[in-house]
Amino acid sequence: MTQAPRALLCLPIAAAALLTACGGADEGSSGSQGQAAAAAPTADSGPTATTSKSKLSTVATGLQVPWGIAFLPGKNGDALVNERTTGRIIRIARPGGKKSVVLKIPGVDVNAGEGGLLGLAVSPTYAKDKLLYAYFTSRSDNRIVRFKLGGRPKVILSGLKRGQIHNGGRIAFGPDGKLYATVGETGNTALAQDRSSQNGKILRMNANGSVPADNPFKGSRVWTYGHRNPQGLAWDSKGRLWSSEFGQNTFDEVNLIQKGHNYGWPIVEGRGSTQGGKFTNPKLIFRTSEGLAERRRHHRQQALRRGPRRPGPVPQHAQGHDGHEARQAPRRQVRPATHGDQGARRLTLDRHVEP
Ligand SMILES: [Ca+2]
Repeated sequence: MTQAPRALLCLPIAAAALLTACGGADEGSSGSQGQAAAAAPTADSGPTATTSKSKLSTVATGLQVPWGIAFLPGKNGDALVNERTTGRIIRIARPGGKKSVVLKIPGVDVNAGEGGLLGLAVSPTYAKDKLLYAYFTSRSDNRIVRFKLGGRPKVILSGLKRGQIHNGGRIAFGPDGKLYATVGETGNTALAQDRSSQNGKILRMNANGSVPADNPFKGSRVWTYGHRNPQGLAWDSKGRLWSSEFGQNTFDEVNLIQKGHNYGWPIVEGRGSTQGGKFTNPKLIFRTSEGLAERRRHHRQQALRRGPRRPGPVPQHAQGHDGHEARQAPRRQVRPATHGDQGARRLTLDRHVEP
């Protein structure tokens, strides 16, 4: 991973820390929680304040449900963005923002509910191997493939259950060179506590998909369990892994991911009893309703700025949608900054972040 995306990844972590500071008492704080709190800014402002000093600019529009983004190495490494519902990977030149479709991943089910072409990652040894990795929903499962641009994808992990909902799908290489993947429980809550299943988990694997010898459960890719639908992965400057996760009705979570820990789903949503240390509570929670309200407020403000002639309705993507995951409309959220905004079809990158 190049320095550029690492710098980008710092943004959500800063937001998480700030939200922790603003979120009131963190009951049951451990030592590491104390560290997180100590690192948090003390200003009592909303999470968007962490990016208020950054100058954001739009570099690409017209993308169809951009979901993953990765950067090729180099000082001005181009961005690669994948579209969830087309299976396409689009290269966005830096500088300039010129778009070109470089690959359409074969076998992606583009009508898979919340599934489709999800996560994208660049090999940490890209300069030598030129490999990219993608997580996608096929007609039969969720799987991870690796490929070279213009080459044929090779499956390194298959057989993850797929669902209309909760496919997870974030993939990222850690500082340890291992590939991590968030896998949702597909709506089958029992899978989250079943360590023999790879769903409802965060997985850790070698770059070829095999099980690392130092994983917590012998012969298993499972790194942590008790997850519902984790969709964010990011490492902070101390090398700690964080993951954001969608809750059900009450609380979304940001978790500090620790080897072998159980994050509670479906017994606990948000914070709750650890049952004597069996479960690990999130470092941050926020109400599932918060983000949608925030998004509506944002669009109302935009409409007011446009003036009375063009007040503009609140866009559909800001209204949420009927059905199970209505609150998953774009919102104030703590997915990694490498996450495309599902509804806005617009990708913003921080020009101030340079290698
Ligand atoms: Ca949890």
